[in-house]
Amino acid sequence: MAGFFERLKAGLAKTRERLLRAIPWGADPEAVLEELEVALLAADVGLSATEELLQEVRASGRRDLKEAVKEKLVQMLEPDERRATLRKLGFNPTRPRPVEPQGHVVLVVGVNGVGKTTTLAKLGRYYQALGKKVLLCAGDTFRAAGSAQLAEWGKRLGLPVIQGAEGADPAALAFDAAQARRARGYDLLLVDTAGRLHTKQGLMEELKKVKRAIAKADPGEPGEVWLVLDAVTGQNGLEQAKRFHEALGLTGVIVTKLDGTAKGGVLVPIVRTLKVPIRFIGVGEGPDDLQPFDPEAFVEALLEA
Ligand SMILES: Nc1nc2c(ncn2[C@@H]2O[C@H](COP(=O)(O)OP(=O)(O)OP(=O)(O)O)[C@@H](O)[C@H]2O)c(=O)[nH]1
Ligand SMILES: [Mg+2]
Repeated sequence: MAGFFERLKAGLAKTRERLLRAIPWGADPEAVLEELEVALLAADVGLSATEELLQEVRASGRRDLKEAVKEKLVQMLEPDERRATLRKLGFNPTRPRPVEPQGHVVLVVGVNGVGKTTTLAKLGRYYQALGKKVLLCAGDTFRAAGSAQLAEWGKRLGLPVIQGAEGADPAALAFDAAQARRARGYDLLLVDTAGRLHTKQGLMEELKKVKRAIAKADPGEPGEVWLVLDAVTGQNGLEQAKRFHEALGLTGVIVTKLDGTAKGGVLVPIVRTLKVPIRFIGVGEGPDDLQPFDPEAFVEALLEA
């Protein structure tokens, strides 16, 4: 994990520019707060979160504005007090804690092009490095290329991939993969899914079916359902995220392509809207650019020189 924090900073350069450089931290407090408001809105932190933050910081009367803002942002990014406290005890910005999934099957969902397949491969590499025996399932049977793309990654990483024919029923494939995981004694099965179907309604119904098939093959699974969101779409992705949550009961979110946008503040409205933790963030296309999400490190990378 060498260079974790440097990569995070580099990956957040565009949002960082917006927040760190635009704000005259040393100036008169009211002037700082005015500039801060504009910068937070521009970074897609959202209206309600921005107003709440400014109001609390003003009301606190604190003179160390930057510290006050950092604390509030961290709290907004990790509303679970208990987890936040636990993490604080062992906080080290250069070495985040590993993300331990519940159960043995992770279902990865999201609309087309957000980065599901590459993220799945990176997750495979991440858990492989943590010593887990990982199996991949190329559940995007809608496009032959989707399956081939994951198979290629599997070869590169030395991870087995369960594949079906183009047009195969993704629920049947996921069922087979979940059974194979148990039979062959793998620790973790990562299931990719299609992002595109003929209709959006069709996609949700199909994903529900995939989830049920996994539960049939392995009761209690999938332990995790992670939604991949593309940061470049910013707050526009929120409505869509809500629909996924209603249909599937998300347990985590992965935000990709933070390197490609100045709207990195969108993590705040994501957490506020869904009340689901962010597990990983994508800060580049390289294999190590998928990072475990650490709120303190994230805020530090945005606001510290
Ligand atoms: N810059 C950048 N690019 C990323 C990141 N994550 C994924 N990508 C790129 O996004 C593109 C789409 O990735 P895919 O993994 O194919 O997306 P998908 O969601 O599986 O797409 P469909 O299967 O078509 O729905 C690829 O070129 C990835 O390299 C990231 O964090 N930063
Ligand atoms: Mg894909």
